[in-house]
Amino acid sequence: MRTKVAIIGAGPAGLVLAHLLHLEGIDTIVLENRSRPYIEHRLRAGLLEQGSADVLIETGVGERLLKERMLHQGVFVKFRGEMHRIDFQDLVGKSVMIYPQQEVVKDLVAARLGYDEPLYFEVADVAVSDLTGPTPKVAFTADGRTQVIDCDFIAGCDGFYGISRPSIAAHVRTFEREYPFAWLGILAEAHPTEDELVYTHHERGFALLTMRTPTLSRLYLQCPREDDIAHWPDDRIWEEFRLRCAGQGKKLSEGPITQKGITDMRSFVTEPMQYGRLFLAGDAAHIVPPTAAKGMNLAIADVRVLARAFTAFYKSGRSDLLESYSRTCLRRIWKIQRFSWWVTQLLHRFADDNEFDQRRQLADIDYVTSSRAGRMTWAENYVGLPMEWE
Ligand code: RFL
Ligand code: PHB
Repeated sequence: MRTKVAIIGAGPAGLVLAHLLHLEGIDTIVLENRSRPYIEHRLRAGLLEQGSADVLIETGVGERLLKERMLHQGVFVKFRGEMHRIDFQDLVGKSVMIYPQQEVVKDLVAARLGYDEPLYFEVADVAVSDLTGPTPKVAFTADGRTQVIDCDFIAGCDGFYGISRPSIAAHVRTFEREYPFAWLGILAEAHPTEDELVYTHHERGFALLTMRTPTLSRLYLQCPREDDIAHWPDDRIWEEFRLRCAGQGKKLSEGPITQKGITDMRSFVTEPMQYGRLFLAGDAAHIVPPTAAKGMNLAIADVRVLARAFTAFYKSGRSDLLESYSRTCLRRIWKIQRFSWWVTQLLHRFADDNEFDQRRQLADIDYVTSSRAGRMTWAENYVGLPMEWE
């Protein structure tokens, strides 16, 4: 088998990259180790920046997004039981939207299969080799048969637990921070409590009210890192939300819980995001804690930079944009890491907090919500920092 760019992973990063390269006439093969139903139903991100949505709309895969998205012109930050609104339209003239990640994935898979380019599901034993030579290789097994792709480049879009980053571990540095807590997330058949997201600081811990559709709520609770979902029967979950969300605002909307799970939180960056002819993008290269809703947006931003670099290579023989790919992405990624860390430490309870830290944290939230400059900082980062092209 032979292609220009072999793409490992059919998450948002791999699928958007495949789509952008298709539009430039650059052929690709996409390899995914899960099944199509699995990736189309995996419950993940919900919030898209306008810039990420624009990529989908402008490249012809935004039709359903335009119909089904829920536009948000601000968010609420709740602390001491008081609701404070950060108005994105007023502060920075932009919006964000809820359009679930699995819907983005469905739209992109349908597009890919529609133009009949190779996308293999349920592959196994994916391995990369010859990364520093002119023709790197990707081996994989499908239907019990081992095959090898000869290509010009490999895009490692296989997420945090994929094989791409470990394959180049000896040649990159990683920077990591773990948090002493996790998020318990639920999906509930209940209309959203408010029209916009509510980020809540409470002495019992952080809570977030978000949504998927006008009749489906998504809610998150800070819980201990080693917690087990078996300790959280539905009644206990709702009781905890009621306690943390008490105060101003509408009464908590409740309903049957249809899914629940616990996710660890970490900050993680790989530098550089490249070795030889293997380029990392999205969660394969970096992880942010979910508090600022940046993971999928970062994945889309990376592959915009990468698609542009591949296009310059194939259309004008230029390799400078491929050489600067990692540097271009990392400059923006570190700012988004900073913001994701900042909102996380702003709103969560740390077990080892002393009373000074607790009062300082409340003053910090008070400042952010009561000062226009404070709200502006939140808004500018939350709606999405501008792309930085080199
Ligand atoms: P993905 O989505 O993990 O896709 C990687 C794909 O690669 C496949 N794969 C392999 N394929 C072939 N061979 C192998 N050896 C492979 N190993 C893995 C996987 O099956 C998968 O299909 O990474 P990508 O494309 O970089 O996209 C990143 C996003 O998925 C992620 O950052 C977001 O979900 C993070 N995130 C959020 N991001 C946002 O922008 N907004 C949000 O509101 C938001 N909320 C969240 C989130 C993540 C969460 N969890 C579950 C971690 C909320 C939560 C709770
Ligand atoms: C979500 O809708 O899943 C979501 C929204 C905002 C966040 C994190 C998750 O900060």
